[in-house]
Amino acid sequence: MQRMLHDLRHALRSPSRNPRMATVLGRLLGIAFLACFVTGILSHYLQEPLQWMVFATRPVWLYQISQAIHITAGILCFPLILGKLHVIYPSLFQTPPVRSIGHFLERGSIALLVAASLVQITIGLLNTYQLYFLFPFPFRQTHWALSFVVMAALAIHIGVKLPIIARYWRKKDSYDDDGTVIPLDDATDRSQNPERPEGATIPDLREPETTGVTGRLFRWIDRAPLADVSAGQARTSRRGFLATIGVAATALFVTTGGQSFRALDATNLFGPRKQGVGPNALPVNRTAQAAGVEESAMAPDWTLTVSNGETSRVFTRAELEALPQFEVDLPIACVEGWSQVASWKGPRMKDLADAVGAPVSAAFRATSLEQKGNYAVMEMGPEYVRDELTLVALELNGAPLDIQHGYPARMIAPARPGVLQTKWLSTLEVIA
Ligand code: HEM
Ligand SMILES: Nc1nc2c(c(=O)[nH]1)N[C@H]1C(S)=C(S)[C@@H](COP(=O)(O)O)O[C@H]1N2
Ligand SMILES: [Mo]
Repeated sequence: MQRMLHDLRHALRSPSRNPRMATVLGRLLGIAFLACFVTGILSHYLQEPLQWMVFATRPVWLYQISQAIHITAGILCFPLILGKLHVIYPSLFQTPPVRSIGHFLERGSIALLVAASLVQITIGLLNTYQLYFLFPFPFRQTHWALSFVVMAALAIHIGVKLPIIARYWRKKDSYDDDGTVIPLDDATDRSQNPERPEGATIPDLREPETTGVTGRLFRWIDRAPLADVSAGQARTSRRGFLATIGVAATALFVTTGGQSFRALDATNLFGPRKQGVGPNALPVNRTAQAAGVEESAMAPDWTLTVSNGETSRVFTRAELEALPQFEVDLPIACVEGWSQVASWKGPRMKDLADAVGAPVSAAFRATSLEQKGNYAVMEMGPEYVRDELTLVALELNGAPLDIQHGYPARMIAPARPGVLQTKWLSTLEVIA
């Protein structure tokens, strides 16, 4: 029993828990968070543009790659955050909890950063599996607001830790000759490393005091002597720790990346969508049944109404088929992260706009046969309306559009989120 406790104590007293490791993981997390933030901002404004915004329509896979990066970097945050928490957890239990204004800012920003990040990545992941019902608040608004909380807390955190980050940024400055990590409170001791620049003072951040039952437990573990761990063993242990995170990250990427990267489709075990699976060899987001359009979409008297103020034209499906037809390869890139390129055929949106004499600067509103919800109405700026790749699609992958993909007609435009590729079109009207 004594021996087991002793071993456990040593197993938990990880040599990985040092400022160099915190810096290494922090850097990776910083990159992942920034990638999520930038791609998230793009995703937000594509869906809710400000008045003056005009978007690029090339490359056609702009949103596809953006959202692929968002979801991939987001998923990789899980092993990175868990690793980082493992490295720094003793410093989460300090006493007294607040020592000064600076200290309060530091503690507060870390508490906020940890809490907000964990909520952010958890609801993000649940969203990709459409498990919204597991949390009682609206996803997009919460995820949007939290992204600013996370980034602000991260900025403060980096600011506060800048001396340590700078100190442990480079590998060669972080270890002694025998491979021992230079501990924080030794960082100014030049006798250990004569190459260290003069006067590089590091704030006093020795092993913090811990409090409470868990605190005492952690302290007990932390005070376990490391004497029987040689520098070489510690190095092996550190490498093992990094390797564990690396393997977890790679495994997650390989088993989920296929939803957004075609090359990884064969190993896609956990991603919510598979390439080529579904009617017309394309996955379906919302079914006709769920959208309540099974009857209206199959109605023989279906027409598409295109209007510009008083001018209005009504097209049957046969009349749409009689217009000049174009074939384009464009991705469906869902905001939830999965995407797939498909081949679409139908008349150009700009030809329909011309048919009602819409000015070149005109934006359009599209409505679906679907009556309720966020998908019933979609707006489209002139950069998409006038793009020659924007089609009212009637065919998909060489066959008539399946009802699940928007029969009789659906919108497909380059570089837009899937949620704006409205299915089961009913009307197109000029709005500006
Ligand atoms: C620090 C990490 C993250 C930040 C800063 C971040 C930020 C954002 C932002 C700003 C948006 C746009 C929200 C809007 O349209 O209003 C967004 C959307 C989204 N994020 Fe994240 N995100 C993070 C992590 C994640 C993770 C880990 C996942 C999933 C694995 C995820 C999944 C999504 C999804 C699916 C959307 C699209 C939501 C929609 O438009 O319906 N995010 N993210
Ligand atoms: N009317 C309508 N159009 C819609 C949707 C919907 O639910 N209703 N889903 C959108 C979303 S979120 C995506 S990703 C794409 C998916 O297209 P697909 O189901 O043909 O693959 O359709 C979009 N168009
Ligand atoms: Mo979607």
